[in-house]
Amino acid sequence: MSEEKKKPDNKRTVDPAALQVLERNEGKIETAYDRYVNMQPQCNYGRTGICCRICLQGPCRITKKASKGICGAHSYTIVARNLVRSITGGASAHADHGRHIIYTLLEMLEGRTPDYTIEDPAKLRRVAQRLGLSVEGKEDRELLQEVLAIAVSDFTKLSGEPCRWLETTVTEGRMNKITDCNIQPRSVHTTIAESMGQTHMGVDADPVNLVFQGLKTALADYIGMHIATDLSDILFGTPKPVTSEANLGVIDPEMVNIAVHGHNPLLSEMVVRAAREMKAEAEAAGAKGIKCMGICCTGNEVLMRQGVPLVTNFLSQELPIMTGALDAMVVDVQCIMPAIRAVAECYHTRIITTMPHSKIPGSYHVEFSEERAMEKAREIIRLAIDAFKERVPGRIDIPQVKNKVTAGFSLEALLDIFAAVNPDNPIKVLTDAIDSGQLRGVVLLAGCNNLRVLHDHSHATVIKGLAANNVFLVSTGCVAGTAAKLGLMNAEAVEKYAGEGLKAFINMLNEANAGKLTEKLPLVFHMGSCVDNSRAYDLNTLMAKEWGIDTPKVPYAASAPEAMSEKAVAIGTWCVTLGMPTHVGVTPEITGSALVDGIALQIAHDVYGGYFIWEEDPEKAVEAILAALDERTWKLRVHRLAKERYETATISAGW
Ligand code: BF8
Ligand code: SF4
Repeated sequence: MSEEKKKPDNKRTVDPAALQVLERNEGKIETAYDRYVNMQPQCNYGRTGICCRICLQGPCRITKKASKGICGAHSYTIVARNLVRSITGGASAHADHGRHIIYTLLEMLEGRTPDYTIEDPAKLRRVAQRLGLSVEGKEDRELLQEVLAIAVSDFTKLSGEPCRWLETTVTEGRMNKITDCNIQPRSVHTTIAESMGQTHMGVDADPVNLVFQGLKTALADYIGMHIATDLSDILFGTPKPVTSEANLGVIDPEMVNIAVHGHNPLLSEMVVRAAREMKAEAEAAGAKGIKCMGICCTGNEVLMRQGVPLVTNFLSQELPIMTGALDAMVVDVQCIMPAIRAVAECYHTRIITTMPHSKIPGSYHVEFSEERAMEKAREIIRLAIDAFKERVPGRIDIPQVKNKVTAGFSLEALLDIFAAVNPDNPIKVLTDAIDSGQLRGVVLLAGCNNLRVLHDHSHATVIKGLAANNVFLVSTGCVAGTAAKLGLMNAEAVEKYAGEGLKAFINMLNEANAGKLTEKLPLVFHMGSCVDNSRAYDLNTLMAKEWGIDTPKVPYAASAPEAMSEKAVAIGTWCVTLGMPTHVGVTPEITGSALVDGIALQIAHDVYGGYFIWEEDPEKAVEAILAALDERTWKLRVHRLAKERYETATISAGW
């Protein structure tokens, strides 16, 4: 083995800013990149899903000698149970997010949250109409009350009728499939609880039954996140195109720098608002002002709505602290590495936790209160200003790397852009481009970072490969963060990386919207945080309706090249259930059962039309995704020709 190969690779990133920090650090301060190396080799039983710790007799590991757990559970039961619990963890996290927003809006209607208002009454009306409510002559508050009653019901009801947020956002064909397969969730919370019970020791041993419960839980996840997106828009506004910047270079040595990290806009929106009001206090401390910036999905939320720059994504979350110029990192829930506290210990940075159920020992804790949101936000900002005074000038070292970003593409914003070409039927602009062969389809890039692959490399490779092959790209979560940081989310990237068809399509949209858009359109269209995968799926549904088909026939795939979290497992599972070919670039922990793996890869396709593609090599992944899109375009063409020739009323339902 060469010297080079033996050297532990604790700089596994292609982000030039992250690399600079890691190179200057030389392992002095431990980061996730070091801990990944220390963690090798990782346990193969866990990796393949055949380790069971569900009861206290465990852990039971399936080996050649022991082909069943102590209770007699086969590998397929163990793998399926672990998978369902992983989906349930993801669905619970998204439910936590959605429930918090519902609660805040209910409190707002009671007059107990003076800092929150209905920012987007037009969205409220759109959501109400989609839910089947009559909006005529109703005040906003009355309408919101009715919308919230449905949201609460979708979260909690015990009866079996369809959840409104599911049946009003998917095609009729999907809803029929969901009903036929008996995977319709009663409600978000009920399904999560069911899944925990079903996977308890000695309950369900049938892997197929378990996987079906997993699909049902994934649909509960979809409902929870769709509610979160819709209510966030009502509360804070539906995103519109906005220009900003991304990567560590957004940290300004002369400002009080505050990173908001986590997921829920309830907190980050307030911090951003309070920061705008408190410039004088920062100036009194010797700073030029206050600069907010985002990490992970709450960063995506405030980028989309407020143009707040994105400082980094999941894997590199410790690194902004190591510039010596980050004064506070304010966190709420999910994807927050406990390690940020240990790194902050070496600097003046204050880690401020805000949620009663998400604390890190040794951090500052300012408990968030819906009732006193702005007051709490001001308290947080004062802690950051105090920290600014404790900076050590000699330790400040900020990589001068940042890229321009154009974000803010809610579905409404996309349709508005398409409407400049076809005001009567905006979505037809996209479906026509696929019909004519100008575009090969649409891909949703979603998901996290994961050190099992080179940080940001799989994301960037898949984006560039698909763009060169004329795929229209929408994105959410930390892959959107990669695109933003690496300069793939602006107009220059269209010139550099788009194939001729995609370039012509985007330029046609630019020309039609000249005078309306302040910036030209980007290569990758940022649709928001991970809960906003709901927006990306709404786009799929709209395309299916325009073509008069069900979603498994739409040339629309999902890809999570660096998936990491349980939320990503839940999202990937509903993408498949709702009909999408779904690439995952980090093989999940199910390969220990050929049966469960086969369901994910093949049987899912036969039953639902969607299926998983495991491919860790990003270049091969591009080929696999393109093949999935091409197969659908080809079939769609054949089925439409057949419809014309045989004069049938609808296009063949099969896939
Ligand atoms: O919800 S993409 S690492 S930040 S889980 Fe987490 Fe994954 Fe990032 Fe957002 Ni989504
Ligand atoms: Fe072992 Fe069965 Fe207990 Fe799992 S549930 S730990 S397989 S005895």
